[in-house]
Amino acid sequence: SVQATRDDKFSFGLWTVGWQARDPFGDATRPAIDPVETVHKLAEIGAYGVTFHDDDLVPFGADAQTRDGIIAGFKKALDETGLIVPMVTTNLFTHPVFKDGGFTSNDRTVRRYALRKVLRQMDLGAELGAKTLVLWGGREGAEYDSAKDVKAALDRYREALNLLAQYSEDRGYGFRFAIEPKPNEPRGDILLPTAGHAIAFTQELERPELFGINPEVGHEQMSNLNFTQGIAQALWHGKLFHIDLNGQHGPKYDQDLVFGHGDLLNAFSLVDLLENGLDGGRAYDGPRHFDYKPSRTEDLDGVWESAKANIKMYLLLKERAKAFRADPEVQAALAASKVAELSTPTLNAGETYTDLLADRSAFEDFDADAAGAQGYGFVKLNQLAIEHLLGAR
Ligand code: GLT
Ligand code: MN
Ligand code: MN
Ligand code: MN
Repeated sequence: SVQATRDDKFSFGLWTVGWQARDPFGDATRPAIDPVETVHKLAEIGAYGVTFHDDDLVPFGADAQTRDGIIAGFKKALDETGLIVPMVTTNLFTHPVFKDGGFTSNDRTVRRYALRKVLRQMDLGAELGAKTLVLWGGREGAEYDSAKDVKAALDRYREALNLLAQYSEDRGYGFRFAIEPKPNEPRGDILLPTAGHAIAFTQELERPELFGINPEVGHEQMSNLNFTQGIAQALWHGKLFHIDLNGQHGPKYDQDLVFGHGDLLNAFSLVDLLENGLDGGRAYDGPRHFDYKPSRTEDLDGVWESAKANIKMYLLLKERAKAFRADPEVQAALAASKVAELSTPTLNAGETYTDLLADRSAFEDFDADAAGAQGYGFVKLNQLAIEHLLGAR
């Protein structure tokens, strides 16, 4: 059904629906929305969670009394609606102090300030029950190769993340950390630009098991990468800690469209993977987090229409993917394409290379021409997928 339930685990950032649509060329087109109102609206449309940067909830530089008041009001809204806070993150990009980055600014005092800002948000996140801390380093990067010592920057990045993990463990917060890659924008080139770079980086940390990634559909597609394949690899590494769903039309500026409003075919294969990728069950059980921006053309009604559209797109794709998997013709096409055969190990149990060398059928008697002449039937399979996606079957 296309009615969301809490079990669907849909979540939204305060900064998504709350975006006032200021862009590099134009002013805001919408008023700010009170986070308390957002919580109530999100609960109404079927979300189970809300996420936020420190500064989304409490304006940067607010005094202690203001901060306490805002947090109390937010907690009350959470209680009233039953919404949870599965994830929090820290804004290390808006204030000019971060123009050369947070953890990797050339200025050491800025790096120390950035760490303090994150620790403070971890305290609040833990208090609200958040399990995941997202780290989007949008300002960690450079426009000019001569201006950034990338090896030193990665040393400082590692130093920062090791400290955050230590703090989380010492305080008993139990956070899992999810690095969010992006190739560029706002920096000319951002460090840890793709899922692959970020996964490799986690292996260099003191507690690699606490670190995974938060890939965003559009961010990988900005690099012309196949998002579903990237997610499959992240799952294979055990590194898919969180996910940002939205839409993007190929390599251009970060569009942050509604999920499925960009590359729809890839969105279909993504939902199929997330929902049916583990022997027909969920391959990823965490929040389905929408990180989109309601287009600048929309008024407040349009904001909530677009929020609902994300949920509806996900549920429609989930329904279509289930129908695809259940169709006997699809099952026959999958078999004809030998898709499941890839799960059979290439060697027999206990077989060694000596045995392989002795197996004449593998080489001397193998008919490479016959094997090369076979058709795999992938186009037929893909056609069936698209027919299901279109609701034509
Ligand atoms: C910012 C960015 C997003 C990140 C957010 C988390 S901040 O809006 O564009 O992709 O997920 O810090
Ligand atoms: Mn984005
Ligand atoms: Mn964004
Ligand atoms: Mn994101």
